[in-house]
Amino acid sequence: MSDQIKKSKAAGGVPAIIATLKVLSAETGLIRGARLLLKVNQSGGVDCPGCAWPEPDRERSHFEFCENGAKHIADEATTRRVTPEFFQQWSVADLALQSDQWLGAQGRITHPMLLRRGATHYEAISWDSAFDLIAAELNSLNYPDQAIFYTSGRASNEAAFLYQLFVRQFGTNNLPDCSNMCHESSGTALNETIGIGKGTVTLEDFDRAEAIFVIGQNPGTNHPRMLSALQRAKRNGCKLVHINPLPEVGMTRFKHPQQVLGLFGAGTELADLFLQVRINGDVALLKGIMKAVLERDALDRDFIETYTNGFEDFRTALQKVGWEEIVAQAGVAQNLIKRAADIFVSSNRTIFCWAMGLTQHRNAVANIQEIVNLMLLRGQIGKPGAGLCPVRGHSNVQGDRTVGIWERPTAAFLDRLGEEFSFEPPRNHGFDTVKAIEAMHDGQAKVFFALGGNFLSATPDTDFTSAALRRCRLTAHVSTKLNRSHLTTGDRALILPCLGRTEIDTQPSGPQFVTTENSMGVVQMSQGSLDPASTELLSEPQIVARLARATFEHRTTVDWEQLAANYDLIREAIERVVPGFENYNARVREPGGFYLPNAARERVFRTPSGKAVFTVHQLPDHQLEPGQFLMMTIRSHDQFNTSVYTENDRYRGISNGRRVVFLNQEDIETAGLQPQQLVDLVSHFNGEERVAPKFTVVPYDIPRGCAATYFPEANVLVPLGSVAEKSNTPASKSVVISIRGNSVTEEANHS
Ligand SMILES: Nc1nc2c(c(=O)[nH]1)N[C@H]1C(S)=C(S)[C@@H](COP(=O)(O)OP(=O)(O)OC[C@H]3O[C@@H](n4cnc5c(=O)[nH]c(N)nc54)[C@H](O)[C@@H]3O)O[C@H]1N2
Ligand SMILES: Nc1nc2c(c(=O)[nH]1)N[C@H]1C(S)=C(S)[C@@H](COP(=O)(O)OP(=O)(O)OC[C@H]3O[C@@H](n4cnc5c(=O)[nH]c(N)nc54)[C@H](O)[C@@H]3O)O[C@H]1N2
Ligand SMILES: [Mo]
Repeated sequence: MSDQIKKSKAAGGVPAIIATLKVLSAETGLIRGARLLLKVNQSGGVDCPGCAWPEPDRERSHFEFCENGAKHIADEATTRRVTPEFFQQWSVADLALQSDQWLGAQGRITHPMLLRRGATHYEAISWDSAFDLIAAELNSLNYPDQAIFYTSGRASNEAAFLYQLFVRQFGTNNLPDCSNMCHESSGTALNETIGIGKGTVTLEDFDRAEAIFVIGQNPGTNHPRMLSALQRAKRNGCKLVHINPLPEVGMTRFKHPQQVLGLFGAGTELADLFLQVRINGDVALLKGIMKAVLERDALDRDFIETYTNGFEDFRTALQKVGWEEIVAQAGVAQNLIKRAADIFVSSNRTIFCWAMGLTQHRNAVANIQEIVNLMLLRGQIGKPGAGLCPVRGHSNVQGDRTVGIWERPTAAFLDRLGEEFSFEPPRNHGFDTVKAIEAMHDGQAKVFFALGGNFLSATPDTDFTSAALRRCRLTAHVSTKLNRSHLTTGDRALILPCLGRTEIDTQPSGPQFVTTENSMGVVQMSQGSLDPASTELLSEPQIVARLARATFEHRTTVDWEQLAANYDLIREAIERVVPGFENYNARVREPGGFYLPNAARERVFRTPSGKAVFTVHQLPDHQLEPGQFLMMTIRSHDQFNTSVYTENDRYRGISNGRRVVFLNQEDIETAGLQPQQLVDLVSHFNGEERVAPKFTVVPYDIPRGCAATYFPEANVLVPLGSVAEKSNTPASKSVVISIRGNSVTEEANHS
């Protein structure tokens, strides 16, 4: 692989355009693909099923798509098909031997499929029989909490609302979702401190900002359209600070793929300052910036006085932390930390963006609350051009939560839901993702149902989770593509294939559209334009409605058929249950949709004290033994979560391999390893060891003591019990590992 490691100097540019066209023509045929792209993220078009970055409010260029958005669309719009004949040819055991990439590349699933108890192959089943089978399993449980209903963040508001209504009428709040592994830590941290679990900025704020900090996020790969906003900001004179263990390409250099002139230019230097923090060194680093801000007496005292609580305790605690500790933990020199503080202090309008680099640690909530502390010091919340920006992942993960996908719903939400549909929703909290796995493993839960996603591969501790799923009586997945969760099953398993977002959805009342909420709280419509991949596919709302009817028969207060026949009626119900959706059907039909209310944006903080809250956090204590590393599991440029498109990571210079471990060159030497050597990775947690064999050592620009591997290949190493305090999010960016060099001898023996 060594000769293949040639890092991209700039994100975007010509290679991005070529990559886009290649993917689209191969998967969808060039014309069909190009037609689709023109409709992506346009008013009245389809919301890109990739990331949750917003579209410009007013004028949208004809090209609000990116290379990676194009890949996600091509993945769904592919002309390849997984048919009942395919499942006759391939046993589940044989499929399990194939790679994630291969599974996804087989195409769209066309028919509902059943794996009977003890069978080797899936076989076709009618929709009615499939629903009856699930209903029978659900109705035979001793109590409703024995069932688990997972959601991935691509589900529309309409599907998600109907789904949680079904689940709560069934009698449980067991609604774990991908958010539990994603921005749960942000929601928890922000709810406690500013009274709302969402960010406070709009896209327009990016045009007014004087400084933007991007921390623990790789927008060049995961939110490429965000680079356009950063580039515009920079042209307005905004300073950009990038805080990351890796010098990610999009932040260091970027060419706008949609501006022809930019194609031949040198690309814009995006980040003015890059702080190469150690993994999980952010609390220390942020404390350093705050110390410098205090030293410079650059506080917004009026803001602190009027809008906040807890400043004195916060200041006292901060004064006790020494620079020496800060520099050691952050791994960043004091003068560089002070330069970040200079930028922070010189700016009157600052935005802080973050993603998984902060949310997936033991002290993830502290990470985010330190950002809040810093921003409160200078009143950088609730004014134009400033604020907090947790950049969401899945295109509707935020909307799903807004309309009720949550294992810990508020009493107010349940009251209104119960009133609207005349029933008594269950009040006890349900299982989140980690607790759901534990419950299946110890036999408390027996039926697992998933609306989208790839539960087995996305969750930590793959072997444990796999054992958990195998102990279920039934596992059932509503899916578009084949994935590993279909191959590790309960006694019986179902695959229920559904329409994707790019497809025409026609119901008895006529053609339908769905709605989603992006990262900045804008609700907008999404309407597919392609013919469905198969005539057998049902829409997600239709699947939920028919499952509900089969489960309840006439023991239900809801007219499921009517709701699924006309999504306007679902939206009317959402409007009556969830605050902020007044006039939903009219407003969402307007170009660009509408903003949900956000009190923190108006400096109204709905915390118990009515004020924003300063919080105090300890520095984390990672006791690494000699030879141990702190490992983060990250995404390559060519995957969407567990869907792997190719084995390349162009921006990081990797081709043809995903089982790689990035290490600092000096660490490689100290450990007596060689570049390109095959090694086993061993994780250590509470005296337990987990092993991931045969990873290739890659020297990389990463701080000493740190390691990086790809998700999901390294998920076997993430211990289920290693979770963030309060949010219970798997700490998949803080995995303690050591490296065993013995794979190399094994390999040598083979050759
Ligand atoms: N193309 C593409 N787009 C996607 C996705 C995808 O898989 N592919 N996934 C979507 C989803 S669901 C999500 S949640 C987002 C994820 O978007 P990101 O959060 O950008 O995704 P990760 O690859 O997990 O990257 C985490 C970044 O944080 C850095 N990091 C890791 N640990 C630390 C740390 O301790 N401190 C700091 N400061 N930085 C750290 C890593 O080096 C990396 O740059 O993207 C969404 N968009
Ligand atoms: N180690 C480690 N683990 C992680 C992370 C990490 O950074 N490191 N990141 C975590 C994060 S941020 C997230 S969000 C989770 C992601 O967890 P999930 O959301 O569960 O996983 P995805 O890979 O996004 O799900 C892909 C599957 O969704 C199905 N699908 C696609 N489109 C649709 C649709 O329109 N409808 C339906 N019903 N199904 C559809 C396809 O069958 C596809 O195989 O993973 C988490 N796991
Ligand atoms: Mo995510």
